[in-house]
Amino acid sequence: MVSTSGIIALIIGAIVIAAIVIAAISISIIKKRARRNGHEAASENEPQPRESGGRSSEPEAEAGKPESSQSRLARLRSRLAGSGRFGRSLFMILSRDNLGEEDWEDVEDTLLMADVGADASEEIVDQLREDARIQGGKSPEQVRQMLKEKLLGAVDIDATRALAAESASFEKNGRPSVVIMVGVNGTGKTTTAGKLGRLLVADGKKVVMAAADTFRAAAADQLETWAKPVGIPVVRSDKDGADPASVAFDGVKQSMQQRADVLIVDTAGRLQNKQNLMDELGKIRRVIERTIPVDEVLLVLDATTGQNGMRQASVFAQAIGVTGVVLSKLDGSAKGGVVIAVQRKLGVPVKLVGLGEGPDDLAVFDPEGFVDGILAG
Ligand SMILES: Nc1nc2c(ncn2[C@@H]2O[C@H](COP(=O)(O)OP(=O)(O)OP(=O)(O)O)[C@@H](O)[C@H]2O)c(=O)[nH]1
Ligand SMILES: [Mg+2]
Repeated sequence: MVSTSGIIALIIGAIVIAAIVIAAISISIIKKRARRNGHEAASENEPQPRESGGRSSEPEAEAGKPESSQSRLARLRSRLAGSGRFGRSLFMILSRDNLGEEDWEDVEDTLLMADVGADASEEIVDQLREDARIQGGKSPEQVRQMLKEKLLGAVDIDATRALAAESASFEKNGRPSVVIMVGVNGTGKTTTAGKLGRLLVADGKKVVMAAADTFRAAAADQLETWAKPVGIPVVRSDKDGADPASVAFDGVKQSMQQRADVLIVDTAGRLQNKQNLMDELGKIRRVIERTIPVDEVLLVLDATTGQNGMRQASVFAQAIGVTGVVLSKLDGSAKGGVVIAVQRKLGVPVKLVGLGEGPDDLAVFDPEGFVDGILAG
């Protein structure tokens, strides 16, 4: 016989055991939760994998490392969408049946509005009119192909587009290759100098920059912001308003000492009608050339300013000589035709295009890619 007190003792024992089991389970759940939360908190501070899978062997996955010239071309093509509007308008007009005088006027207006320039527009219209494929039953593909041929003919001038700096080598030449950036205020000289420095570093070049914009106190700091992440030294003056030619001269000395492959000289923006400022450019060039030749003078033109840029171009060419044009801000421009106009006016090729404000948004200009870009869509 089990006594009443025995039964009570059994019940109490069972309750105590159950309480201990429940407590143990709860503690284990709390511990697991704490571990999970801690892990999540830690992983928030870690860099997140990139959408593409984030393979760290990809060069662009490493912070601060510039993108190679190959991969950037394909990535930036879509940025020509604004300029592409004129390509698409031309395509629409030319696809009409039985083209008449009014249609040809529309073609010419479209070219003029895209800043192709009067002479080039007229020439392109004449060439299109003479093409037998333009009348009769034509397929959209034929129209696109014909337009591509004509635009390519207008864009692709017979001059070398390669930057001297691309093949520069201190070891081979015993001196750095010198690039000077020139242009009116705010066109994108410093930004382009920075992007170009990164591009050259990505291609394995040793680069030095000279901040020969001594006009604005912040100009040298701006250049350093671009240069630092890729380890490019910047030669600058301690005092504002210093002689830009002397900063350029120090740049030459430093780049020789450091056995750099390329020296990039950034200059202050200046209006082409200020004679003393244009003379200053000539002096910068002469001072450098007392020691080593200047291989490249890049005129940076803002693509959104269109025909205004044309007027600047020839004055700069006279003052310092221009070996190539950088068309900046082509990403925000609906006037891609300026490529055609500026090359005709100066007889020098567009060598680089700026397609955004990002550090790697600069590409070597490629006529075929450009024409494909403006005819896409
Ligand atoms: N969207 C776009 N913006 C650009 C591009 N290039 C430069 N910019 C912007 O244009 C502005 C002026 O650029 P800067 O490089 O300071 O121009 P700058 O010619 O050195 O100017 P100054 O030295 O004052 O004459 C900046 O806000 C740049 O981010 C480009 O290709 N696309
Ligand atoms: Mg500047």
